[in-house]
Amino acid sequence: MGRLVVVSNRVPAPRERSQPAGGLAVGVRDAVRGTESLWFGWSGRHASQSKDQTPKLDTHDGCTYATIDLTRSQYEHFYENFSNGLLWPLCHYRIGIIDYKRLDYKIYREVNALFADQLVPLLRDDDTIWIHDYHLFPLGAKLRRRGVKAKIGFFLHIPFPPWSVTRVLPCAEEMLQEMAAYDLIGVQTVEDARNMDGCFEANNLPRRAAHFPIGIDPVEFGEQAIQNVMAEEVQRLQASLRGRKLILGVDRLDYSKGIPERIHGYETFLNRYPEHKGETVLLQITPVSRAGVASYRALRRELDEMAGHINAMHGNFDWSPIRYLTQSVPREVLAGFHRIADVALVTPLRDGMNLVAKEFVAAQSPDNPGALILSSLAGAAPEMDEALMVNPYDREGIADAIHAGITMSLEERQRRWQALHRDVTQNTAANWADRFLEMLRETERQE
Ligand code: GDG
Repeated sequence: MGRLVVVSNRVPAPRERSQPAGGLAVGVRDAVRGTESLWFGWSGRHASQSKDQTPKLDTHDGCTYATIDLTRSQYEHFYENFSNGLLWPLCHYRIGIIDYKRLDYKIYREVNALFADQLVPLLRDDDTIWIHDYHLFPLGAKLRRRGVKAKIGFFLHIPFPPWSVTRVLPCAEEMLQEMAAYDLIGVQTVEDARNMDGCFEANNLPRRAAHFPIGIDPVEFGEQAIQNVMAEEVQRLQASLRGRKLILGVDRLDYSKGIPERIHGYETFLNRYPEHKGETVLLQITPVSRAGVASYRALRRELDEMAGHINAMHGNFDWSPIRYLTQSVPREVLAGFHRIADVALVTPLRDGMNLVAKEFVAAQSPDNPGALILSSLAGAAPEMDEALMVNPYDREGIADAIHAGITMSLEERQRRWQALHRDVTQNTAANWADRFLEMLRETERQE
């Protein structure tokens, strides 16, 4: 069998390669580990001039990492504006905030062509190529135009909306035509596959999509949680709670994650269930992301204000109902925080999957598991139906679910957790990658 060639916008930095965070990096690491493979993408650095964009190669654990630098202009138009300022909101059904500019699209396509130009010389005939995420929709077509005959698969980590939403994009038809160059397109859910195939059909293109819900490495995360329960930070958090219930939220600072909606839900809980006042702390960990995009800066200001407002309105001199952090917490400490949490509050307005929900389940103690509150609009919802399901737009519903979570009997928590844990253990990051690659290798190309 030939090599696996992975392409993603970002390639893990050398120090993240043995223990990467996040689903893409973990799943792909398991797929490339120990086999001869190549992982190509952006280094995360800026090139001073466009001529300085040849890949730098280094090998770790059998995998060759090939990374290129992007110029500041490419970063702005390709990454910030077109990928994160347009495709991200569109795919999360937020057409009200999209900002289309022809120049951004032009540079988005140019960067995809640059990836293709720099990747082709590194390819062999018997490679299998696996491209990831919305930054690289046109890459398969660019590779085909340069004569690449290998199997090329694509996986989309975020949702894909139906044609009635997608057609808002002025370049939607061209993008779909280019996406038809892939032999197989993996998406997270049945709904996403149906939407994407519907877009192909509306444009007289062959169907390409199948769903492959991504997982985590539950054993590794569960062990980190056990090992870190006695870590200094986790013990300090535990002591600071003084017996109060810990409700945990962990999300990149992103409007798709429903953080303001969650905080409104928590405030509604405080008003609706005054008998529990002073008994809970919501710890919201929200590392800042994409600070170069205006809608993310606006969200940050909104959250700062909301957290301050709730503490001022509901807190007391010895109790703050909400603790809100915008710095990232080390992964192993996060695992320990999950283990001691009584409730996880996961309320995205839309999410491809949502790995935080799965990490919370993996980190729980079977003897005393916490309760998971999950948005029915997360890609994880169909698999995790033993969670307390909420609609994130319904703040009374979130309030009631928090109440149910903190008062739930041990028997019910265990029953729900056992079902959730079974699913998280069966569908791991490693077998997600295996299933996708097996289907890709079996797929016969349809024109
Ligand atoms: C995209 C899709 C899909 C968060 N805060 C900290 C931290 N995290 C880690 C979490 C988790 C990861 O980041 C976030 O994963 P999600 O799945 O929740 O969300 P996205 O980043 O939006 O990922 C998503 C995913 O791709 C995979 O296909 O599930 O739907 O949007 O692992 O734990 N990690 C550390 N400190 C933090 O403060 N160390």
